[in-house]
Amino acid sequence: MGKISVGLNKVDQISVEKDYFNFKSDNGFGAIKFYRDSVVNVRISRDKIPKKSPSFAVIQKPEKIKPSYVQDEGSLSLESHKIRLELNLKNACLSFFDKNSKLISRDALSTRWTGTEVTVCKELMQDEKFVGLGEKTGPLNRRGNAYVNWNTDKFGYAVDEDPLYLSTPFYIGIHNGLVYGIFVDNSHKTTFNFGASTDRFSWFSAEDGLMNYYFIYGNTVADIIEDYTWLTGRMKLPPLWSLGFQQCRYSYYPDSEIYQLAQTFREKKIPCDVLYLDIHYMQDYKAFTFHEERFPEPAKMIAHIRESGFKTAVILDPGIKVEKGYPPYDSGISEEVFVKYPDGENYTGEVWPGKSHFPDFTAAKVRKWWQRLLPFYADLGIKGFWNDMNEPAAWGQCLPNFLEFDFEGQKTTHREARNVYGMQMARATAEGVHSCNPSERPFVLTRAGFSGIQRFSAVWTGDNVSSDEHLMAGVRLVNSLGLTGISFCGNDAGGFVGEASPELYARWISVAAFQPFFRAHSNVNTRDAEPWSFGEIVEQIARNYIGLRYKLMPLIYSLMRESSVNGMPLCRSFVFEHPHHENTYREEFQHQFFMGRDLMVCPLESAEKFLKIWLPPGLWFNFWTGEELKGDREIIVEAPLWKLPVFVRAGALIPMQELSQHLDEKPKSLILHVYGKGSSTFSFYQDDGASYNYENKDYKLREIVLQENSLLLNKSIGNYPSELRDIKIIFHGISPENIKVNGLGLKTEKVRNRFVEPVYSIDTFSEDKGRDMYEENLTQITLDYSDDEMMIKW
Ligand code: NBV
Repeated sequence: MGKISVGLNKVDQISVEKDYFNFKSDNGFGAIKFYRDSVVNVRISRDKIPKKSPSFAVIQKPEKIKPSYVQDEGSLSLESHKIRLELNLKNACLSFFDKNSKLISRDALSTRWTGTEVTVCKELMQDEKFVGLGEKTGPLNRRGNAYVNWNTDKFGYAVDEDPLYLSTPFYIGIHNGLVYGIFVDNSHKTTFNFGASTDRFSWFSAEDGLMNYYFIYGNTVADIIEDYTWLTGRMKLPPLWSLGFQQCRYSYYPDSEIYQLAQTFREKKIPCDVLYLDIHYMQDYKAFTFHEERFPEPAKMIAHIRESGFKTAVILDPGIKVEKGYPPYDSGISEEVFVKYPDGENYTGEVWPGKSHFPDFTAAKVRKWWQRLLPFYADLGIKGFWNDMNEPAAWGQCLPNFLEFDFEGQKTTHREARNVYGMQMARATAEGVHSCNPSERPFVLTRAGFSGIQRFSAVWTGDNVSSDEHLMAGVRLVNSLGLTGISFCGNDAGGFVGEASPELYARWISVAAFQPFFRAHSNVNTRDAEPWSFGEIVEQIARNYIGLRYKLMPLIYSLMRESSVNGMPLCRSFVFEHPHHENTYREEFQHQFFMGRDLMVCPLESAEKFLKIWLPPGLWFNFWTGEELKGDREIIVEAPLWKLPVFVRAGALIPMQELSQHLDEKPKSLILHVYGKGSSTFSFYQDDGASYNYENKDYKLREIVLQENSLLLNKSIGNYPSELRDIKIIFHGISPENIKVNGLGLKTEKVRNRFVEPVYSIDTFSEDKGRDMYEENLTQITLDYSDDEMMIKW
């Protein structure tokens, strides 16, 4: 290699082989392949392009489409029904256009190599915005910043720190009324620069290997995510209970603490579904053991809390203690499962159990070995598996780059394997847990991951800090993870490092109640941080918002199902609906997000009592009071600690249910909140929440259509026998008087609706808080549950 970078240059050969367009240029080779009309794969290499490029991320085969192509003196032009791509034959630069010849993206320099590092430079378009890249700190719009993908254990990270634990080299570009996506399928350390230190271009590079990227073009951000998750896979439906509230700390022990915790949740009537065992449950921190004194009878404990509706989740780190006679070590040695130095010796790094070896999860045989160990937990009745330290982390945080990995038989080093290690561990865990109980959906939670991790696991954002800026950063992280296909994610509510003030805890729980993965967690040697540990007021606020989360479960579960079908995340910033509106990216509004399409949540710091928000065009209702508000303006809203600003779009359908203490309690009523003065369609989904029977039509799916004077509940599709006994419909913003159901008149009632209870104050001089958070005189009807079509008119 010379000292100076070299780039592709004049194209001197082009060939078409089974829809692969191959070219050769002065300094390298290229191959272009349409995967579908809206997705084109570009591979560029210094050497001949391999026939196949195996991938841990991409699970799709190209669809059979035939792009047309035209070659003239200066260019090769390839065209699908959605994208036209032009290869400039003079310099091997690529340009992408839409069907109207509008320029979407263009190479600013030809692809080039600096040593083994390969870089693609794209012209920075006027006003171009960049969103995505998953678990990255910083603002929604990433323009002007650069990011590195290299899975890293960052205890107590700063809110502008990079990189963190998980890498998804995928971003969405937005300019000139257009949106497109670029996914770089290369697991080496990659860098994405959106105009930091240079405004000449944006660029992305990989430290080594093939430049293998997918260019995606669509009309909307949702289209781009749909294609990206088509390529990299979607979340499978998680068990329903994993959408409930989860309580963790580092660590609850001995077992009496767990008994006590379970009892307190139920006594205090704070809903909760999962209790966690962090590393102290183990004997000397050894995976696949229980500490004999702290947890002498784990099966008994797990069964006991199970009776009151709690699932137990355990932490499971990759490091296996080097200790003869310890079964996972012995079998790991004899089956040769550990990551090796180049001289064949097993790599030893130090983690919780002391000197440890690391299973090479990039090998199928090692995943099988792991699978054989998992009945240890599954047989005890453990349902949740929490993979931590899987960047992988070891004291010193600097694994040698020459460590060797199997990489699905391709043999590679740490440089290429690191970023997929955590994902392959989560995969081994998910597949293993599944094989223990094939009829149950597994629940795995991981810290590290790569593009495609959503197929195996939920994700949490690691060791955040108990501070207001982390509360807000957590909102951006969750929204950003959702933009890269990871719908089921969340952060440690209350913050992990440090101690939350009562106000911060209350605010954090209120916000996190609207995020997909909802867990409170805190570090070792910190104050108690359960919902009742911060005084009576905070306890009531926590009960309110956790309870609201449970009431919202029909909405949440239906949205999770949507995500499993099309990749749409549960939490969506304005970028979904208003990608070209400048307010979307303004610092003051970038945290506002929607749970689904219509419920808008406006997070704010704990000490703030008022918040300026943007109400996008349209008509809105205050979720708590029903107050009607015209959109397309900025307003200041009151936001005392007990009242998180939440708004609903006119025309929304928000399915809810009665309060339960855990999700094995099956609701009897569907409570459908109908917001008038608009229209919409909602797909309401139900199933047993636990098994895979839904794959055999054992579900209920029902389209609900709201129009100006009617509400149509279409006939349910599917065989799942719903537990629901009735359907209550509550109208907001309209007061229909003469309601007919399938032509027959029906009695209406007037009701008062409260989503949360007033917060009782012990101070006799102050009023209860949130007394005004209700709506009165709402029209309600109650129907016997039926799966048949119901046309409701007024
Ligand atoms: O297992 C202990 C912690 C865990 O509680 C936390 O959630 C992880 O992110 N773990 C990191 C290891 C050590 C943290 C200091």
